[in-house]
Amino acid sequence: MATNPVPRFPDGFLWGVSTSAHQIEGAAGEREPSVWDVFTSEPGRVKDGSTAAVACDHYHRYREDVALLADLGVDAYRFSVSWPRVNSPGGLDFYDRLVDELCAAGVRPVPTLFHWDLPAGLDWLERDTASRFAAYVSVVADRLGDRVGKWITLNEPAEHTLLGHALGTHAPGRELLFDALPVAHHQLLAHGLAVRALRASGAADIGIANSHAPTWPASDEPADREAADLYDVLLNRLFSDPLLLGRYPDGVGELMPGEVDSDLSVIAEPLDWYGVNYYAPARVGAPRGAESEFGGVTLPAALPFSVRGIEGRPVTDFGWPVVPEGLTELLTGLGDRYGDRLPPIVVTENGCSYEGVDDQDRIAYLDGHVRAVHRALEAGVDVRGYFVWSLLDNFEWAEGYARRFGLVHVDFATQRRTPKASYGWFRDLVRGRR
Ligand code: GBH
Repeated sequence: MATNPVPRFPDGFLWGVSTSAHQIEGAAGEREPSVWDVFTSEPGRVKDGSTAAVACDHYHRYREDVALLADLGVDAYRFSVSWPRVNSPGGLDFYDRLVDELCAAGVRPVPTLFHWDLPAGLDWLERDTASRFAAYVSVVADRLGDRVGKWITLNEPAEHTLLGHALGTHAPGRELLFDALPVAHHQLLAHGLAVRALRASGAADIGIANSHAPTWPASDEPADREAADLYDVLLNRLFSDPLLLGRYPDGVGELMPGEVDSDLSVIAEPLDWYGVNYYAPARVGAPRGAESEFGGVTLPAALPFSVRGIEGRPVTDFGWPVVPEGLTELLTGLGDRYGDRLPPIVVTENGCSYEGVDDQDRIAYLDGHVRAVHRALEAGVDVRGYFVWSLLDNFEWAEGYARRFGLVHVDFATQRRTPKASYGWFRDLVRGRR
């Protein structure tokens, strides 16, 4: 375990933790269904056969969970607003109470407006979903905007496109491969329309949470470099280039539906900050005519790249390699690529899955990554915050309850919360600087 105190961060640096609605709220019967309720009701979709019908029962236990946040001493809490819940009677009242509770506890609310739980009747293949999203965002902003300053439009449109629509391992379970690209475009358009809707309602501190994996070619061979570049285009730059540069990477724009050029001016609506979710780099090479393994997901042989393991690193219980310097590389790389088009960065997710309450491995992971953020600051990157994924053990999508990312252990049979060793470590870190 690391014993050196982490270096000093700038005053005002935002320390927080993250969750999402579908993964913690439960109370599924008290709202309309989402695509995730439909998906998890189909046999074989979730590894342990579970659903998020109850999850952490946060919907009924949010006061206890806010007390955990207050005790932790974080500046901010990133949660998500469930669109199907807002569509249901009394749904918005829940977020109103949650935000009040957070404000009373001195914790700044940072809502994400879409974290994959689309209302069951809607579909990201339809362009219309983007304007519906903006209308829903206006309703939420009008209700919460007097107490919420900082907003996140979407969580990881890349993962939602890839896993949900290209590979089908997440809801809605489509296996469209490259025909999933319109889903990316429509989410980006939804983001841009939401930024405008938020600004129209007076919001001023707007970002997005994009997944980013620094991409390492498996070798110097041209075929591996090309494959890695394609991976980087599809999983990283397909989302960050239109947002920050107002254009798609070469060769991609032609594959998108609709009036792409005029949409890009909506998508590139300036952001107040840019959120990145980081777990590990991706080591990528040429296709090998066989399936490959990617963070617990099987990638079909037909893809024009294959994901390789990163050797010689510790791995989490999920099998993901622990590579803290990948986070420094990511942050400095964004600065290099986007220059003065890049707004201040916030790390909106970083964390790991390990068993147990005396989770020294998680402490080592977080300690390494917090230092990696500090190195990016020293290199001149404007990083303004760091959020741990996650406050609570929760419903880890297709993995069900088998993966535990929380600083707080949840016994799903009794709903008992037990702070882990890492909770104490993070509390010391965020309280120690005051
Ligand atoms: C996030 O997704 C989600 O926003 C969140 O809801 C989720 O609970 C959390 O992460 C944990 O999964 O084999 O080393 O290449 C991030 C999903 C993480 C998926 C990195 C691909 C590749 C790991 N991505 N992962 S690796």
